[in-house]
Amino acid sequence: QLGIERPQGYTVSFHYNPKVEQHHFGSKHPMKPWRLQLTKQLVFGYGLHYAMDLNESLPAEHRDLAEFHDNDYLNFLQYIKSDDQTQKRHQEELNRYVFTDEFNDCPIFDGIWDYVTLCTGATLEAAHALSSGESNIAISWSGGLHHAKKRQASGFCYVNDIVLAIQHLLQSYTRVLYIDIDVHHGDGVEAAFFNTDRVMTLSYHKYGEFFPGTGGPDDSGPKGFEEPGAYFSLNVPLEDGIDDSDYGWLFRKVTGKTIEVFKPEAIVLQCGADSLGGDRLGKFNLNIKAHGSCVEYVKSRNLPLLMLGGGGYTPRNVARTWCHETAVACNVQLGSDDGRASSIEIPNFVPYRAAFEGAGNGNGLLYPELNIRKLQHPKTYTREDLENTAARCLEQLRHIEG
Ligand code: V1S
Ligand code: CA
Ligand code: ZN
Repeated sequence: QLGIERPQGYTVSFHYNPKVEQHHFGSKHPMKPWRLQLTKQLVFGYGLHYAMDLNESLPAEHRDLAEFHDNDYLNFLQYIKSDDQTQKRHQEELNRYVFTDEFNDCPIFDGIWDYVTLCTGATLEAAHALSSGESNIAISWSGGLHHAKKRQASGFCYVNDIVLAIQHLLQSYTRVLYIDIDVHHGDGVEAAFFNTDRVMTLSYHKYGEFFPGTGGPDDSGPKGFEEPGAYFSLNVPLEDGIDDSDYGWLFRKVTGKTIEVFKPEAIVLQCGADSLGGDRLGKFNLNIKAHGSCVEYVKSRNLPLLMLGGGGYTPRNVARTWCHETAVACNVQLGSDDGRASSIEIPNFVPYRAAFEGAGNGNGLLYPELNIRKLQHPKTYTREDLENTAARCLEQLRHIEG
């Protein structure tokens, strides 16, 4: 309807399974899998499915997950039930694997095994589409669950689909770069590849009294400098309220240099949407256009690219962001390019259009900037702050140059 065509000369694939959207972490929990349904409705509403290969993915198998995770932990996830009786009987394992407390970050909910295998299935299928050469860009918005550890759930993440995908990519590519623009530190991915020089992890995140508390400026890999992973974990800790131009400047400077020196053969980009202004948990002040321009920048390097979801706790903003980024992947311009909000409204035939009413629909997909700038005490970065942060990153990169 909007004249959407396939991008010339390359293939974008979209990997999803609608069953993921039906899962519930609990009414008070910020993670809402239905944000994926909202995203998909926008993507389809704009006709972006005409520009991509669509794949309804199968759930991953236990053995796929065991490529990274501990078997006992996976058995626990597979067989634990959400009722109190079972949970009482398994108190010791619950404490060991999911750290229970009053508002549990990682609750045991109905269908948890289906949820984790569906999320992982979509990401692994996307990784395979890249390594087989079928796709140049593969998208899995239900993935990006960067906190999960080998034998522990953490920060709303039970199974680390990113680690599993990178392990798969390493069978075909010598070096894989992982970039993480979620407002939280990508600790689980960093930990999994801490001791190798074949994967470089680069995370931009809020640091200081913020979950998970890792990813400080000196966290650069193992400290035995002869060890293979030394300097291959790059962290860009940031403060509350960083805005479009400062984030954009740093992102280009540091990501650009990282790609230049590391020379990856493939890139995995975690596009957590909790780095937007107005997110329920996040503290940054990015608008959708600035978030999307990071994706655009990475895409412009023309390397096999796996795009994943992650955090994002204001569902309408998540849907707008990931729809816009799907369009970026497909080289489709949905918004106007004049720096203001898009003039294109959410199409009438999007079934969930009503969900966007009163949330700025009249201002189009990119969402009016004024509505998302809600922080009371944003930190203003000085030129010097930014130069210093960038200089420290470039200094670390000098160790892996050549
Ligand atoms: N910030 C934050 C936050 N909010 C919650 C939360 C709130 C209500 C609930 F019913 C349940 C949980 N948990 C947190 C954070 C975890 C953030 C995870 C982000 C995940 C991601 O976006 O990066 C990727 C998908 N947890 C904490 O701050 C830890 C606690 C320290 C405080 C909260 N309690 C629940 C656990 C311990
Ligand atoms: Ca991050
Ligand atoms: Zn996050």
